Amino acid sequence: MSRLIVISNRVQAPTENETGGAQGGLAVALNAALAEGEGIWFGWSGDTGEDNSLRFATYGGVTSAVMDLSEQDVDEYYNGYANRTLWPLFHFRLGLTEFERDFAGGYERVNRVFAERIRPHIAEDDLVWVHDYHMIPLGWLLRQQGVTNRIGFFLHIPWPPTRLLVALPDHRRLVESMFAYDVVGFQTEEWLESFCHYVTHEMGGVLGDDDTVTVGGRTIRAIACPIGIETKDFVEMANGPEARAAQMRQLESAVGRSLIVGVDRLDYSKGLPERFAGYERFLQNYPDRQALVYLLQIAPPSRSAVQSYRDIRANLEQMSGRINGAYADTDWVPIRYVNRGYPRATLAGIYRAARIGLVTPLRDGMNLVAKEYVAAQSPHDPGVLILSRFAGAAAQLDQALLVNPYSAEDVSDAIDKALRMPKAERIERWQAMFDNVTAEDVIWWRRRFLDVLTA
Ligand code: ADQ
Repeated sequence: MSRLIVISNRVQAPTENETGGAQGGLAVALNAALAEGEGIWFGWSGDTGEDNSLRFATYGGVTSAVMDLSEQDVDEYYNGYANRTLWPLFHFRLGLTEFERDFAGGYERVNRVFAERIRPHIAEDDLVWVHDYHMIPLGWLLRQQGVTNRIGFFLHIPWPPTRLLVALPDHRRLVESMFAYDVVGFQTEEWLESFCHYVTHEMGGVLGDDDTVTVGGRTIRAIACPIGIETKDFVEMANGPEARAAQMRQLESAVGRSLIVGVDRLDYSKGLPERFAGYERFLQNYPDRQALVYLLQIAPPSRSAVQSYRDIRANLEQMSGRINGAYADTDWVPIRYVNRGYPRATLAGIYRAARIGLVTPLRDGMNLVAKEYVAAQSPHDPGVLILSRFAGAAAQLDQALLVNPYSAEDVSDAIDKALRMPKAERIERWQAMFDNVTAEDVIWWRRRFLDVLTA
């Protein structure tokens, strides 16, 4: 069996003082594959330093290899091109996208260093799997280093429409570099279609049978392969003691009110101000139901070196303060807004306590919170998922109440409908979604991608 080499910006291999239960789905799936075949997971350590040699560690049968980046590298590659150029552009936010030549230079430089460092550790039969927008040109740079192995690439975020992508200086160079891969994977058919549109309209590419795309003399496979969660483990966790305790704690503090929950990294793509506005509209439109609900929004800060992330944080603090000031009573605050991370088992319990899961990104590659919410529900009395039609997950979870997150009215109406939904309908919708989350879990995703890569 060939080894698997995983390369991503950050490594999520197990560490000395972490149990498997602390990990998210992606880490669980990839670590399982890595452990089967003695693979290696490469990436940035998350630290800054001038020495970028690789440091190896092995725990739980998985080897990780990480390197530090210089401050300049972090500024230009990570905070710059990845998170101030590609992230906003690929989430359709042209107005937030910053184009700096230094960012583009730093991005390619860091990818080149990764390629050079990793190259000596790739053996003849290894399968190489590169992840996400931080590393788009890595396969091409590995080819320049003489790597002839099968290399796949998976994009976790949306692929933007051609009309937006062409705003990126050197867009063609970036997409051309993707033809160094053997397989490129996207979360949904929609993102795949956008990629194919670019390739056919901007590069004279030709689509063939069997998901092939040809440009010039080079043919690759481009597939839609939606990522899932570690459903079986998550269901078990939601039924376990830690989750039960978290669920009870919520239910006790709710004193009979219905919990509406949102869980998101603090990121403008997640539509949090719009969500608060939709919830506020509900409070306005349905005054008699005001004191029957509360919104718990959990949003751990991320990427705080980037100004647009500091702005969204300030905006949300201001909004939640204003809404609470306007509507709170002596024994009720409409929004509990919490900026910290929780263990996965605690999250599972909170999801289970929630009558409504409110997942309303303005644009999202997939959105795993929606799937976790479904997996955590009680089959006998499940809550209702309200899901943005602009999340990749909406293609699979079409039995959710799908909303336009930009419309406060739409969100408000969906909250009302969810609160009134009869149990039989809740169970029917939940069952359909649960079947999908079970069948297309993260192990299914990994197998499907690697099957295509090895085919
Ligand atoms: P993200 O944008 O990070 O991922 P998402 O898919 O929702 O978004 O995953 C977030 C994960 O973080 C979930 O597993 C969630 O439970 C966890 N999380 C969020 N808040 C937390 C908190 N306070 N405490 C603990 N855990 C928390 C990117 C893309 C997505 C895509 C994934 C996977 O943007 O579209 O679904 O990758 O491909």
